[in-house]
Amino acid sequence: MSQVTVTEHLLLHQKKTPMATGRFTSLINELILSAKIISREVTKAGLVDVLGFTGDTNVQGEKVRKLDEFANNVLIHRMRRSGVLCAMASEENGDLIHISGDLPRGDYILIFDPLDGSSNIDVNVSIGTIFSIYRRPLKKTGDKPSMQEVLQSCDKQICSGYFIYGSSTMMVYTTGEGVHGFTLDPSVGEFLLSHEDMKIPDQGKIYSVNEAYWNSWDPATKEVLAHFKSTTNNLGQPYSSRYIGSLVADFHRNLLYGGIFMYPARTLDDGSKGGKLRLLCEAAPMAFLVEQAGGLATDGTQRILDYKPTELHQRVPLFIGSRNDVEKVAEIYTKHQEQK
Ligand code: P6P
Repeated sequence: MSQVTVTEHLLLHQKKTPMATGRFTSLINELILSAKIISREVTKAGLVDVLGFTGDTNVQGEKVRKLDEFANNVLIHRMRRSGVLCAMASEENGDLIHISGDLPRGDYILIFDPLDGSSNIDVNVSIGTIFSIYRRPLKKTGDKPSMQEVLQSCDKQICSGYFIYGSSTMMVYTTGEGVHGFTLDPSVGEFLLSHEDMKIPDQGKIYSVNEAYWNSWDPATKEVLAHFKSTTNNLGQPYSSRYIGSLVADFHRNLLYGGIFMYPARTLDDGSKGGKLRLLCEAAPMAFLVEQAGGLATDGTQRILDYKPTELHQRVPLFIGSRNDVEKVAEIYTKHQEQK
């Protein structure tokens, strides 16, 4: 197969849209360089002192691991210098990350989770970087974007994707023209096209959920799980249960094999009810990808891409994957809502 790089693919496969501009391509190339640097560090973890915790806690109240911080710093440093961003937001940082006046700026907004699945870093399980790109609204409120300019409806994403650091390092992305996968060839240091126009099977055979939260789920959620374990579902037999605890890895497997990943709302210790995953840097980018691959993504009933965020680190329940499976979840939740 002729070796197609990401840059070639962007230029070859974009309709004549602003996406094919050199500025967008240079943004993607800076992301790729960041991922290569992160991949190098992830793959040698254990040989050098990058495992374990930094001793800090992030805005999510989670302990920060050294590789988390390394990945975040690489992305912020490199992307600040891309010359095409007007603002960034990271899962690790409480507030927007602005581009200082002495650096060239542009009209793209980048939102990312620098190293998702970090609880798996020290045990050699696949982890990933998730990214989402918006264009700054035409109606600007000053030289620095306001939070309102960043908190756009999730269907305004112009690009989303992830890097997965596993048995190989891959990049999977969409710009609204299908989903395409590239595998890093370390011998040449390039991501080369390996999975063109990826499509998720309409019917899955795998469900992914952390069943430890069973007692914190409502009756509708318990019925959803019972459905996938039953012999009366579309398969006529129980689905396989696969849960890695790393969204990028669980999503990537389901994208290739078919299946549904679920992180339902649960009642927390303080009595509140909500999801864990972040809307802007986890659910929305994955939702854009899965819809482009023929799948669906909801909070149980509402389409994720129809969300208009109200805060940067807003969390959301997530049901994402094969169309038939996500539709079945919505059917069960709707039935319970109508019975109330
Ligand atoms: P739990 C990783 O921290 C993450 O954000 C996702 O990558 C993963 O799917 C989820 O949390 C795992 O959460 O509660 O099952 O450990």
